[in-house]
Amino acid sequence: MRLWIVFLSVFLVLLAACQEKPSEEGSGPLKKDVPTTRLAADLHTPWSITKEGDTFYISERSGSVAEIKDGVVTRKQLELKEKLSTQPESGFLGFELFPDFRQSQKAYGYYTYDRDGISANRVVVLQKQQEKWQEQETLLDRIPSGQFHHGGRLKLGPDGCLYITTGDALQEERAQDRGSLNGKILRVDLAGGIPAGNPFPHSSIYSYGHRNPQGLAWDGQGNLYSSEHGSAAHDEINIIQAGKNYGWPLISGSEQSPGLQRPIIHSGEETWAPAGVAYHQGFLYIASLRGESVKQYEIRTGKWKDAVKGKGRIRDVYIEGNTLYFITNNTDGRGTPAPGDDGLFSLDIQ
Ligand SMILES: [Ca+2]
Repeated sequence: MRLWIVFLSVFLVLLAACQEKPSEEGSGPLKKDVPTTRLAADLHTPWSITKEGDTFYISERSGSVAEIKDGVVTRKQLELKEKLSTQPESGFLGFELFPDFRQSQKAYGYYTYDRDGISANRVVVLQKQQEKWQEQETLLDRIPSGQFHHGGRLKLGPDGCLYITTGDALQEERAQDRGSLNGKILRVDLAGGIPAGNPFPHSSIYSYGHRNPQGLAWDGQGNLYSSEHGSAAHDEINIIQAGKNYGWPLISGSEQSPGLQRPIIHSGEETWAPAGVAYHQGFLYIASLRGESVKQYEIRTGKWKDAVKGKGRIRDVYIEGNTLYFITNNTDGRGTPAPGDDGLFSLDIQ
């Protein structure tokens, strides 16, 4: 009898332990209670965070823009000239407001489309209207797309140019081919032309040898950082310089070879699946999908830890002042959605 009581007690203690911290298992250094605030719920696979004044404009992969003000979500559909792809990982991805958005009500968008059985990505200008966002012009077209690896991040750089990440479309040799737009970081002017300072003549290619980069951020000195999905772990953060070759598929992780750039940090045998990146006071904040966290990476020391954990998959981060905003991605077909997913959250990082 006494033995049964001992067994029962041990069982109950183990059960309680499991229920206390199910999401922290196997993770790195953590804050115990993450003081996050949910600003909006029920977003549809949100992909990019942009903000103007008090209003967020968030792209949703199935073809809409969620406009969020004071916790209220207003959704406007896209009216596109091509058929939006519904392949896994694809659809309406990158989104960046024009510098004069307040006046022009225009934005840049990156989307995957299907035509005649072939998928491709394009970068377009979208005009906000009363009830919808309408595609107006094409900046860049026919970026080949495969089943996976679409890239898709758009960011305006401090130099006034638009930067675009593209994936290798599962054709890894294209990342090394400067005649292909796959596996690249591209740089164009605001009308889609080739700006002065691009490293290769008549080419929008800024850097190459990438697998599936999905994050771009600049520090206060204008250095450009990019996150990149590795193959079977070995996810990377790179400092991007004009004309440089980042090695895919020739090297990955800690491997090296003359003329190929190595990452400043990689995930080793772990998988982070890093997406959006933002910079704040010497730190990079990196949205991690499979890693189900926001990684905080200190550039000077190379140390990193989880700044956010326990919210599931995270697709993008955005920083304004001392506030970090992030969107979850538990409705993207690879997560376990909880009530209210997906959400927009904020966190004080002062
Ligand atoms: Ca690399």
